[in-house]
Amino acid sequence: MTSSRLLPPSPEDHAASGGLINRRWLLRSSLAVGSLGLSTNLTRAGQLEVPEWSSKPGLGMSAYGQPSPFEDGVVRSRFDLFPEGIGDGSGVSFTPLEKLAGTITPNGLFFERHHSGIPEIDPDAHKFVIHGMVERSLLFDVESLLKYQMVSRTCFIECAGNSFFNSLGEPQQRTAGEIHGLIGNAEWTGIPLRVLLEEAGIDPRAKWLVAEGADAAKMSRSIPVEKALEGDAMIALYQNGERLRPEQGYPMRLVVPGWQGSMNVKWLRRIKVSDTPFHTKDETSKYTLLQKDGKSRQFTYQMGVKSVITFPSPGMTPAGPGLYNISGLAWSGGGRIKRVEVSADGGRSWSDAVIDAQPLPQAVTRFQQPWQWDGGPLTLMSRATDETGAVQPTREAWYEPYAADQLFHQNSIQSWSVLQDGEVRNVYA
Ligand SMILES: Nc1nc2c(c(=O)[nH]1)N[C@H]1C(S)=C(S)[C@@H](COP(=O)(O)O)O[C@H]1N2
Ligand SMILES: [Mo]
Repeated sequence: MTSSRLLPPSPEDHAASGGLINRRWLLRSSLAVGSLGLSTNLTRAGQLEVPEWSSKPGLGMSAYGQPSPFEDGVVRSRFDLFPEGIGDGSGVSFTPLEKLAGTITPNGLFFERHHSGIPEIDPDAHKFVIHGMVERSLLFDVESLLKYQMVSRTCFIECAGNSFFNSLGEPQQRTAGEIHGLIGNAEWTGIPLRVLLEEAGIDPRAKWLVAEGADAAKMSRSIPVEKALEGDAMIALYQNGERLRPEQGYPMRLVVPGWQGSMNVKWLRRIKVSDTPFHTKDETSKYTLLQKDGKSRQFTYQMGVKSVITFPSPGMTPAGPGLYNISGLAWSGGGRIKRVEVSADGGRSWSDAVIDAQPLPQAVTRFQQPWQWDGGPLTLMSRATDETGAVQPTREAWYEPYAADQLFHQNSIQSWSVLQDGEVRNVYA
């Protein structure tokens, strides 16, 4: 380790207590694994050794690329909601947030939430209709949709039940991805829903749409027409440049940026236009928020402002005292991330983290904060603020209106306790 060679921080380098330091100090330091001359990888002539893989031609090309075999631990973590055999395919798999960098979720690691498994859809046989309060019902197949001019939009999809493990009485010791990884961020390409509704001649008195999936669960959600007519809802056919994966709704899904995951109906088969909401099973028996007063909130679309530190985090531990880059993700259904603060003393003092230069609205943003860990126990937290001024709430503030077992839209501040030996634990602070 090279931490002994680092310039010691001066008092003005400290941004907040617990070892959080400003960026200037990080730039004056080096995190290299060694200095030239000391490394055993050098030949006597002072050059890097020639390893086996540099001395012969490598493998040939492949039809569809795969990650390095050395990265085979970077996988989705599956959690079945029912015992094996019952409700096959009904469950979730989490994006391994702590093992990724940047902001885009690779397609093979995008979280999954299925209510009835993944239907095997033949794109040549799949049909999609728009009907109800329109001048003319329209029937599409994939081929006809692919003829339209398309738009691309980078945004997240987050399950309303994300972070559900944090609604259990005891903090669960799971990875950051297993706790908060029911979110993925991708560039979606498709047709603005407005274009197709206008083509169908939507009735000016129409107020609601219901979107229905072609899976056995027939996921159905009511959506206010404004999200389509003035908003940004789209029928996506591509994800990060390639056609949707089967698990993400191949051949087409609805994307409603910033709104709860279940409204992003996969395997879309119909949109019915109406003047009332539909009160489907997916918006009455589920995805309603039970409050302390016994009433439930229905149609809570927008996902709250949220952040999570992915390094350090459970399983991603600092190896002894030294300089580290705290890093994490922030997002908000309300718009762009404006600010992320990090605390290393359990929320007593906060330091402004560095965030992406140009955060996108309703998209995941990366934040980073240099940290000189003295090896002592402490509690790390992050707190995001979006462009509307909404601030990520504490656990206590978040629970205030809700019944004890309410778990949807859990966006409260995550606390990680770093122990003396570097182990990181999930704690409720
Ligand atoms: N047809 C259909 N659409 C669906 C679902 C489903 O089970 N069936 N699950 C919903 C839920 S609850 C979420 S969180 C997102 C998950 O999208 P993903 O699996 O692409 O991550 O899809 C939504 N769309
Ligand atoms: Mo969800």
